[in-house]
Amino acid sequence: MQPLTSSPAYQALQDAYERLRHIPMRELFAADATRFERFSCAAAGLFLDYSKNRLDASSLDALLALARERGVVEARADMFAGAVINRTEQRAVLHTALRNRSGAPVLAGGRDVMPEVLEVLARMAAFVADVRQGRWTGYTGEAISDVVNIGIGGSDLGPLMVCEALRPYGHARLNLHFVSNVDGAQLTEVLRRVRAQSTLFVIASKTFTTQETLTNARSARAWLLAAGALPEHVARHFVAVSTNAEKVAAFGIDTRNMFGFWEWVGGRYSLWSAIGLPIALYTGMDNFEQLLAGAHAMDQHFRDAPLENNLPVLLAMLGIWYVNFFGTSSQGVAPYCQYLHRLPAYLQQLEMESNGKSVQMDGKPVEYPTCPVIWGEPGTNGQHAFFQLLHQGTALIPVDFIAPLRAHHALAEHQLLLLANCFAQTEALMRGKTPAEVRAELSAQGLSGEALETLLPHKVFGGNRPSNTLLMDALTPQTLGALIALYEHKTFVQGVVWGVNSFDQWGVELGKQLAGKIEQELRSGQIGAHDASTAGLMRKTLAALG
Ligand code: G6Q
Repeated sequence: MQPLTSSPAYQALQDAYERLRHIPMRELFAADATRFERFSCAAAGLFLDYSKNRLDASSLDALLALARERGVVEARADMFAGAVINRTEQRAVLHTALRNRSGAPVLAGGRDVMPEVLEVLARMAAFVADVRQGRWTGYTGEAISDVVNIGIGGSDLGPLMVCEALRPYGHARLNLHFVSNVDGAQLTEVLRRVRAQSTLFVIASKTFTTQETLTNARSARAWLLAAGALPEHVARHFVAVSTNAEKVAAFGIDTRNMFGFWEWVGGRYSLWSAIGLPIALYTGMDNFEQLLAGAHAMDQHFRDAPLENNLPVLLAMLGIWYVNFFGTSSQGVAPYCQYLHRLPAYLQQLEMESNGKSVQMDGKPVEYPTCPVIWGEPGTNGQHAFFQLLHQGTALIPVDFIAPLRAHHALAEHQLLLLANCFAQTEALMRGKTPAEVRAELSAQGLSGEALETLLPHKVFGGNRPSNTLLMDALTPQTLGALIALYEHKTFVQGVVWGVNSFDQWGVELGKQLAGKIEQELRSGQIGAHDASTAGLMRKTLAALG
């Protein structure tokens, strides 16, 4: 395959960029009354308005041509077919099988994975029903009141984000807690709020070797025993979610209380597997299955829709447009929905861990930027903080606005205000405010002469700042499933265009190795060979901890 930057579509996009870079979006809207209809698209319960982008029909065509040239169509087929597309780890990538509701088989290495997937779902359903209906009890016979998920990264962020998003569907008796950090403060604070007799720990770790998770799990077990439970009671309070039965058994969790998944499920793509157990416990198996169904609907759309109407492809190629042609290095996410407050953190891992790479599949370095920094906070809070920079800062930062139209609460006035703010922000970012408009506004306020001229430049907004708006009727398990799958596939498409492997994470593995050495040295008090800074920091630690 030709290098990205010398492909014909890339060249065409460079020309398109030169043509469009000085054209205000205001003009594009003024010139085309149908712009909203032309640059919007709906699928799987989601509606995407991408008309507030610095885009015209021919640049969009060139972006889609680039996707074709880079092999997105073939790579998409390979992923769904269970080909070994995670080549550095020699694995298939089949999180789509976990939410395959079609009844059709899905092959990995020539074997249908669906019977195993459905078997684990059935075991989860039985366990979830027992816990929710109070049949699964703690060691004194009390029903479970608190579920503590102990996991990190992909074994934490997905279930945490979804449980927060689906709070209106939460079980009245169950409180959910998530412990990920090896900083003992997090576990300590959770343990202060729960009672041993009625607490269930879910130890979630694909590998069951992750230091943070095992440390937290050991401390949680010690706490349970210190509270009066006997070793034989541990089985009623600890279940595991993992691919590694041997390590689970070695830790001391009965493998009958283990829910499995498979190496072809990447950590950050695993909330659809048994890693989603806390979601199912909290919202019920029916809602978990609705989440899967929403994701499946998005999978079908991604697999079957032509590229020009394909939501993940459109989002991905718009991202590429800004990163590779406008030189942006950051992407904002602003959910106008408090329940989605952890979505930016979740997307941060999804996109940055998947595509934060500088080497292509074939081992050659990339010669163009790849994944931007993903960040954000829920609106309207962000408006009173960092939005200043989005409007008037020196960097161009595209933003995805995400909003359910109908709320779960009865405060209709609030919902109207929330949506008004969301749309106003996208409009202001696009339109900006010209010197003439500011002058007229200031004159109307009675300002003139030097006072007006001095203030004027500060109140001018350049505008022409792009955004997407994603709407859904309401935030339900189904629309949430579709939303997450949309971003998963967006990430995949971008990885294909950039030519990187979106499914490995050697940067994370490095962290797992490095800490071990320093930990040993701190334990023994023998500082090995390090740079002066690291050795100095270690000496200070030893002095403080004695
Ligand atoms: C995700 C990453 C990483 C992983 C954690 C936890 O894609 O691989 O975030 O999920 O390091 O790993 P375990 O689930 O194996 O504990």
